[in-house]
Amino acid sequence: MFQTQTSIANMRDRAPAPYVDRLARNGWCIMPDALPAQRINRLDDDLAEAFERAPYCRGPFYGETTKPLGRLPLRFVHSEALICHERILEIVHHFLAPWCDHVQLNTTQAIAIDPGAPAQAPHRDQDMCHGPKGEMEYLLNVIWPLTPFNPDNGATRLWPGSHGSAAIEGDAPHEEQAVSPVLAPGSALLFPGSTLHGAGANRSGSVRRAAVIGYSLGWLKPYENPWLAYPPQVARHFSSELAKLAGYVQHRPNLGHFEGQCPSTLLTGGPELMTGPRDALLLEQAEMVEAYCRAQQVPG
Ligand SMILES: O=C(O)CCC(=O)C(=O)O
Ligand SMILES: [Fe+2]
Repeated sequence: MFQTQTSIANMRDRAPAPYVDRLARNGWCIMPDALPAQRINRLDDDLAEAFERAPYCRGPFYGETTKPLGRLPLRFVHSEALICHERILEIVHHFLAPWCDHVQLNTTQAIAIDPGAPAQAPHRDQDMCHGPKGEMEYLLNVIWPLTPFNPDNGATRLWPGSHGSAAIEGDAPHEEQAVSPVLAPGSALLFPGSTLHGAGANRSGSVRRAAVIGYSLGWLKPYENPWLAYPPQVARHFSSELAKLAGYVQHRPNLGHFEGQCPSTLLTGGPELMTGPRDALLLEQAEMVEAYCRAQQVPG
């Protein structure tokens, strides 16, 4: 049902070189015309009412002039086109697959920033991961502008070259070194969890809106709890690719199981259909266990 290791390796190999190079060199890249603008406009229209009703955030990270909304697949039936965008997933796999068995969704969000909002504090999203920094990437984010982005209306700011091993130097960010790419709906902005960034100040008269689709290593605790956001009765209607990204898969060895089984079983049947616990091991783990068992056998 789900992708195999070989198909993940193939996806990594297919990652389009120009984007991979720019991401590795600068710490961000833009994919123009990633999707037709009309499709993004439809998403923006579908979210309008939810944004209208949504409360402002409390606390300093998003700020009290910002409305973040989670669970995009429930709010916009076509959000799978963004989440499972083939070229983007190839790039995500290229950057994250070296450190995991498969990648997962870290978050799906839409963020509206009101006129008058101050700039968000520059941050690295990887700072929520308590592990070594500078040696590996934990996350890759994709920001889809739902309204045109420009430096005056709250466009995401990025600090070029602040990623990878530069992320451990810890210098205070220089405001003048930030860039605010001009983006049109339909384009996508990609950056890894190590890149310093933040939403810009909205000095315009209109709301800035964006969708943020974040991916992470499959063994990491995700930003948005996927099994609460998308319980089985909801995820049952997802494509197998989206369900897998939303946590309905075991990360080998045996991580994220349900009663010893792959949680995807809950989408196709139910606990009563389960045949009992079953190991999900990586090849080298299976070989190590087998070798141990062989060595324990009494000769003759
Ligand atoms: O809205 C933006 O431009 C950036 C948001 C962000 O950095 C975050 O939510 O971590
Ligand atoms: Fe961020």
